[in-house]
Amino acid sequence: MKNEEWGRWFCVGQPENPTPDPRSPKSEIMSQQPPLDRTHALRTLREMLRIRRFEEKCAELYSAAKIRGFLHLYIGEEAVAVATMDALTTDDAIVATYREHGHALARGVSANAIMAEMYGKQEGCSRGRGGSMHLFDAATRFYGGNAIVGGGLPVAVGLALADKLQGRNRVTACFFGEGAVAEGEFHESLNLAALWHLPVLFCCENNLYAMGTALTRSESEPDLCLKASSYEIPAWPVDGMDVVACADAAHRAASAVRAGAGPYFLEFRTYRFRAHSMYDPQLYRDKQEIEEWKHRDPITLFQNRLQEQGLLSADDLARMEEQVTAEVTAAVEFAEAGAWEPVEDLTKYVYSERTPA
Ligand SMILES: Cc1ncc(C[n+]2csc(CCOP(=O)(O)OP(=O)(O)O)c2C)c(N)n1
Ligand SMILES: [Mg+2]
Repeated sequence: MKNEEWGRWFCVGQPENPTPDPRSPKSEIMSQQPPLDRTHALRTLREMLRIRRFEEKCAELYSAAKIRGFLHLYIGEEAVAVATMDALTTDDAIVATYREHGHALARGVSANAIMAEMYGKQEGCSRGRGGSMHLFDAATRFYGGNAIVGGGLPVAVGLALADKLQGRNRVTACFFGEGAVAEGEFHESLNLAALWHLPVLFCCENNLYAMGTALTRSESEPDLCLKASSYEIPAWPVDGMDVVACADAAHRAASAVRAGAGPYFLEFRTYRFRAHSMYDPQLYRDKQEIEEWKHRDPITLFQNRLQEQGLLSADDLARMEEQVTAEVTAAVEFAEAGAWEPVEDLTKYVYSERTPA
């Protein structure tokens, strides 16, 4: 995304437009900018920091070959998961992609269980069989972790359909990258969710690139809200680098879905600061572009805002960093001390059906 197009992205906080039309794809959602509650604000900042520090440690462990396989970091996008989880109840369900460490942490899956999963240890949340891309935790209704682009969308629609049929007042939040809009599953899922009026909160994390392909190189219509609107789904773009804007949008959309309004679509405009995965020379974007986006680092932005409002002191921040470091260190120790699954269990949980001769 070139600089001249940036203006479109920083779309939140326009007080002259207090009631955006949620059905208009071109309307820009506005942050109410309510006075922040200190406890809530500090919790939000801590959650973003937990994800950042946890993943920085993962990158280090990957280089040390402690973590293997694929590793997709969420660094830069933390505001989206943290704010959206804030709008959900423990009864709601979450479906995410392979870039899901942040979502799992923010949802309440323990750092120990996630790190052990990264290591492939049996204490991991998927018993060490899934790794980074397949975190799963039924207790927190965290239904993955999906390696297939767009693969989570029909799963989310199915979960929401079950809730609707059984009369349960729950929301299913489905996270996916903008790359998923090129998949048939995206269109089938949005169509059925709208047709059957299902309680799905579609959360598109538009970080502008699907691996090395920029959105504008793969989509004839790059306005993603317009695509969702064509299925009669209310769709709002959100500044994904502003955690307050994200929370505002997520709360409003989740409440509407919970109240029976059918599916909603939020397009979080965000950016990943790191490579797509650990094997990516990033030849498709300029270093300068990354640096410019880093000026809008969601953690720094929120930190500055809290400091300006007198809600965060240097001591608070130091204490927070200390707690987060202790949690990450403990998670690494837990994973290191974990056990490999015994070879005899290799075929456990493997289901196959023999066709009669
Ligand atoms: C069906 C399918 N096609 C291709 C891939 C290979 N692939 C892995 S990640 C990715 C890019 C997806 O980009 P996006 O949806 O924008 O998510 P992001 O990585 O940016 O978070 C692709 C094409 C895959 N995993 N699944
Ligand atoms: Mg993307």
